[in-house]
Amino acid sequence: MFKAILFDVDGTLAETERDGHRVAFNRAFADAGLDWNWGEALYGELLTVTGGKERIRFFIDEHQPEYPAQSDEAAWIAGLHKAKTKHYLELLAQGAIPLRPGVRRLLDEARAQGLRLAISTTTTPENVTGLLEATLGKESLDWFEVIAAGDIVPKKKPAGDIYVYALEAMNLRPEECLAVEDSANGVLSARDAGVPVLVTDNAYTQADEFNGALAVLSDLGEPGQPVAVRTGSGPK
Ligand code: XBP
Ligand code: MG
Repeated sequence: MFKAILFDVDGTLAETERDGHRVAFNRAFADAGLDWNWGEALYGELLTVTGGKERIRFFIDEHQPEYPAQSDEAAWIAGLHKAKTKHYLELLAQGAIPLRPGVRRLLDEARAQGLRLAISTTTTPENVTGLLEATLGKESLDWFEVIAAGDIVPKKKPAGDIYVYALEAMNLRPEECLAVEDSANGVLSARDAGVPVLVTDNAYTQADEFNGALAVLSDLGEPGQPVAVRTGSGPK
């Protein structure tokens, strides 16, 4: 019997990437006078790299080899990323990013049954609180015992560190928890920590490999609306 649900955020609670993070990155690039523009297809490729700062660095290495190196590249990328976070939070506050179907329902039912809740994500902590406040109200921050996010661990997903952090903070064993994820990197991360994982995929992740997932669902389910279910492809 599960005691807790550990939720990923981006792509799982909400479709944050295409109309949220991607747009915010592009606005930060424009602010900085850069002519970089991440279109939807390119962004799908870049999503294989988790973490916004890591994604910018990968883009420079792979797509802008002629871009002049900065004297302190880590600080320069961090500044660019800070501007991106500001734009992303503005988009959230404007209500640009709704929750995915079934998220509110599952949270309500889980809380009613006394299940413990936590967040386990790669994104920046303010982005999590911004999304929760904009979609579920300020009081929803108290629903989650732990918000494990961003640079709190040295290695981001697909490493299991962020799940291990949440498990330790909640004093739970991996098999007492259920992870909910949307991507291959998320499944790898949960499995690395030994946490059973359910997938709700989306347009950016539907071609991902979900080896070892309990099941792959089209969404988390609203009353009267059928959920398409595929089985995970078994442990490998
Ligand atoms: C989400 C991410 C994040 C966001 C950007 O991965 O990869 O990097 O796209 O967030 P997951 P930041 O859903 O697997 O946690 O720019 O704040 O890093
Ligand atoms: Mg995700």
